[in-house]
Amino acid sequence: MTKDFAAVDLGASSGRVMVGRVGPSEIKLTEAHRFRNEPVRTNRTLYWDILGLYRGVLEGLKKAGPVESIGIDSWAVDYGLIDAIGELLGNPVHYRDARTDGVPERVAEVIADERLYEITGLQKLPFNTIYQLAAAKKSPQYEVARQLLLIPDLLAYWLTGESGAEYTNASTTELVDVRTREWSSPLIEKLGLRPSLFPAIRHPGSVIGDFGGTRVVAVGSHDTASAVVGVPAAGDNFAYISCGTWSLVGLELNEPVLSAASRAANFTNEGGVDGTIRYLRNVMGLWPLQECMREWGSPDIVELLRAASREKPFAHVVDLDDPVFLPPGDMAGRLVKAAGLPSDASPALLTRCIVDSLARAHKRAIEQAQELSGKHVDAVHIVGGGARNELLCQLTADACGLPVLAGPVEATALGNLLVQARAAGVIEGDLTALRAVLRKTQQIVRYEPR
Ligand code: LFR
Repeated sequence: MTKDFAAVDLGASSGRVMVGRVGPSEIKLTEAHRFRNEPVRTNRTLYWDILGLYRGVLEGLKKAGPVESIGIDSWAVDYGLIDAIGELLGNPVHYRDARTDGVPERVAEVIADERLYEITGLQKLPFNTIYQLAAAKKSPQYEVARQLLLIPDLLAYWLTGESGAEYTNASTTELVDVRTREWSSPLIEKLGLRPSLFPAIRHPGSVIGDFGGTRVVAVGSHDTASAVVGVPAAGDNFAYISCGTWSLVGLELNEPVLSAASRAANFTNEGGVDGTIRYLRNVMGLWPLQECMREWGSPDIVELLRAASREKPFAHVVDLDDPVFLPPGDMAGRLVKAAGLPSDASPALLTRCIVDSLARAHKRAIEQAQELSGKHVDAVHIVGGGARNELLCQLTADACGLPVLAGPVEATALGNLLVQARAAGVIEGDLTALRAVLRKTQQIVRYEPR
């Protein structure tokens, strides 16, 4: 038996509605609609164009035609505030906005970083929801807000009228207790926030509501949670890199790692589908390259990588974890400075610098994840757009000294669809069973370490 499902997947630069025909040994994926996601900067703030995105979702669902259910995922941490009559208060702010500059330091005076890690298990990223709210809590919008909805939950609310907080994404806010998997009211209160803002947590596979006669189903609504479902691993001893705008590098665990060493290495324990822990670190990913390409007028990526592969290897490596690379704009300038290169360094040279640096950062994160968790891996899966980048895949295999299995590029949409298909009874079993369907149906390219 096969059925059709729609996956709404919003990424940092585009949104898509994918239709998947899914059965126990079949997945046929088609892109119903793709639309640009262009953040808007006003004189003060960098915003998401949330209504433009919602329009894209509606158009996409229309083009998708009749489906069994709809699942929505997007990037994490960002949210919209809803007022007493159910209207959105202002536009959601982009996590790369500067409003959180200096805020983590202020929050650390209210609650120590060590304590925060004990409760939430989350890596300290300046844009985590906790810091965005600390920056926003004196605003008029915050004062009148009745509910906070994360981006996929906001879109689901507009489709169905039902509100809630999907667990995997809620886990990225740094306001959820890693042990109870519920909002931490003591923490929320300590920060001077209102617990009543946070809607009940729901889990992947549960039904959210109805959109014109079609069920909307909760999936791993954090895109990375869906991407990890979409890793076509056979056994248990694998690392993954969900590689796109970010590289999310880590392991799937059953229990969080909350040691001091883990906190010091800034590893996160995000909630995964089926109660798993996504033990990983955010590595800057392909964002620096995407930003450079935007500045260079979008040259052909295949040509650029070919030219980069002819540059001298590992001659210029920068620390991509440096927050200096977080905001948009003048990326090439920041790279040139960090790498000590002349200001007229060629795109090929800068691309090589980014890819070499990324491969090194992948290696570091994979080694640390194993050390800190005590779990050993014998292969690295790269999923997402980065799986297409042959140079990066090979250099990652070389740096890690492990085989890299690249693909599927569409892991996030596939993870979204598989969770829906299981909820509909089309396929059965645990994550291993879902991944077996991927191994049967998806093309995977193997890179041996040199
Ligand atoms: C990837 C991602 C990361 C999250 C970042 C910001 O798309 O969801 O997992 O840390 O975006 O939300």
